[in-house]
Amino acid sequence: YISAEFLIGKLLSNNLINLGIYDQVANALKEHGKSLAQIEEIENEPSLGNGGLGRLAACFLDSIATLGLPGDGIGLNYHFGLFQQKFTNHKQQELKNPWITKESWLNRQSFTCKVPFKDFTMDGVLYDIDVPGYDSGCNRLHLFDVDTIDESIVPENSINFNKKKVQENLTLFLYPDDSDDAGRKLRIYQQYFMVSCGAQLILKEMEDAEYDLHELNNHAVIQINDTHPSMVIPELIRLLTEEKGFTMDEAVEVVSKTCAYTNHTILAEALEKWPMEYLEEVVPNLVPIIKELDERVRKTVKDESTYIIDAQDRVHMAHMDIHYGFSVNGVAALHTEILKNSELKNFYDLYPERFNNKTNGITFRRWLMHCNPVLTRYIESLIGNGFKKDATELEKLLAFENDETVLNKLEEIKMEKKLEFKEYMEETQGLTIDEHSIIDVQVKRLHEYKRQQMNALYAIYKYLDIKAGNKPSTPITMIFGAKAAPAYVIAKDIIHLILCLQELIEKDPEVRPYFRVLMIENYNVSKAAKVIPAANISEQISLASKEASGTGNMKFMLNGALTLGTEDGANVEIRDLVGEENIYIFGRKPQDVIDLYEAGTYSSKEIYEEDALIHKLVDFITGEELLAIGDEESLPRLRRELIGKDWFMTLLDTKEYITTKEKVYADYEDRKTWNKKALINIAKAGFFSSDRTIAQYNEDIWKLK
Ligand code: 26V
Repeated sequence: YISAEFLIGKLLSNNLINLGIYDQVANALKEHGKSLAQIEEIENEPSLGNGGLGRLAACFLDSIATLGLPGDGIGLNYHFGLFQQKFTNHKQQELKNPWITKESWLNRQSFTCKVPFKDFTMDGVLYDIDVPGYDSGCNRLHLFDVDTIDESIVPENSINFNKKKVQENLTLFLYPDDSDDAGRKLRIYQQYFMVSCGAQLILKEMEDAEYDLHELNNHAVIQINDTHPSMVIPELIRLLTEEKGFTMDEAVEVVSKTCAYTNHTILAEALEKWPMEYLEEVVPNLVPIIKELDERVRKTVKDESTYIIDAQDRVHMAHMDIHYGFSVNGVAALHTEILKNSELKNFYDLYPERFNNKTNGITFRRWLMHCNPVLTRYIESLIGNGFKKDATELEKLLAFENDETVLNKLEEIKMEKKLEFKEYMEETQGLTIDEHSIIDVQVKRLHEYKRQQMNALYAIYKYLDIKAGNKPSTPITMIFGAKAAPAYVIAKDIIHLILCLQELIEKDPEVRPYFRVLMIENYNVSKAAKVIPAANISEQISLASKEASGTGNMKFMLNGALTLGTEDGANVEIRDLVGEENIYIFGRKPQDVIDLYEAGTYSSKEIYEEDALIHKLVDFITGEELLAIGDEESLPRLRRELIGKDWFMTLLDTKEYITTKEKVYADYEDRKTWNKKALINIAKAGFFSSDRTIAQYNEDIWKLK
């Protein structure tokens, strides 16, 4: 599993769980006056990923090991993980995020290799992190590094560095955003370094086992996690032809039977296309091979839209993966259908047999057993411990769907987790949450397509409604957690809006007792493990068709929160499993959205001008209340964006979102029915175990024994 990101998070507790010694160690510590929780706080968090894609890779490693499959991860040993986020003046500030200490989970290995760039060669070194499976063997996460990295080139309190000094910065940071040329080139350096080291390791393992390299595909399979590792295809071909005496035909054939590609997004701006010029400057060795691969396509395929090199001389990484891999998969049923029918239709017409779906999953060791031990124990007392190995056994909980004792106990457990979260937020951010309030959570990367801005418009609606005298019967706490890419201006403006709303309401004694908006600072894997078990409502409100899968949606459901979401990604499969009455789905349907883009007729301005309520909510962004708190550039820019562009169609769904959310809050008043819905969500979550996902990857693609 080769991936530019493995968002593994802290490892201590999960390793103890998987080794089956968690209680033993916790008790031993207790006897000596220490707590495991205290020690957990000290462990640095490796944030070696941006979000869903990286966290998925980490869940997959856990499941591969748990199923006893011989599968390792290959990636990079970034010295600084995803930036640490601080809020100053209601804005996001980015700080470097070191995590490696002298004593860490990294184990240096003896393997080394040479990676040839244009003007110099770099020496790859290997660090391994053990990946113990739950009650099973142990695999490895292979993280490649170089010994010449200089952490001191990054100033204190900053994430800036000279992107041109490749020898000193190659693995310094988790891949930087591609907002400038130097950053984009550094990303190519990183990607090539990763795949070259990985390919050389695989060939060495083949040779050590004395296998014939012509049978590579009988002994190895390479899952390419999005296009970041796509250069592994030409690099393997290069190594086999230049160093192992293969003909081009032989190399192309065996590599194509070894590589499989996973697509994680349909957003055009996220599909990698590298200018040939850049590749010539960084990895000239691959250029003739990529040109040869493109030539071969041109000889047999008429459809120009599928060529690897386009008319502007850019290399389409996904195109290379599809032509020269044996499998292409999407990450949720809807996403795979969209790939087949629109986004990658031309490829599906060429190779229908290569396309398959693998709906994402999450590891229940981290997202249930670790983050919610009380719930885990209670489930065990009801249905036994079989669900820990076979998550579908959670369905046995359905026998209790009308059992008041069980339903009350679920509510008590939720309260316990709310209290823990309350204590944590008090300690870390000085915010005191009302544990009796409805906890309504949207935590994920900040992106316009995920529509945190729509949730913020709801907050404005609620604020004004309470000001007008309509007090909710149960107080509401809206919680956000999100990092914005450092160069993504509008995303930062949305964070600014949320933080300004937080300030406005925190200082308003009329509203604060009934309604609050709070933002978690530096949202990361460990904070996810704290907030998700405390949530009543899971916000999954992306513009339909745009969220490939989502995995947070699965974590919330497993912990008994109800989804308020659009017909998007894995939300669709959650709905099909729990039934319409146990989820809140609203908004425009995926096909309507696809058609709207096609027709190009969406106009947010029209909605703004014709709908008085929307008009009022949008104008509030630059009203006197918020301008008294916030930035006079940022807030108007966001308002203008919503009226003048709104590429991800926020205003299209805002009205229906407000009505649906009001219904969700009203339904919470009937606690017995609510708890029953929560139980059904937990019971049906088994399908989303990454053990199931990995079993399917193995059954259909990898065929490991
Ligand atoms: C990348 C970029 C790069 C630059 C410009 C904007 C942009 C927007 C999105 C992305 C996403 C890259 C791929 C990714 O992280 N996909 C996520 O993969 C998860 C695991 O499959 C899935 O649950 C999420 O729905 C999907 O967004």
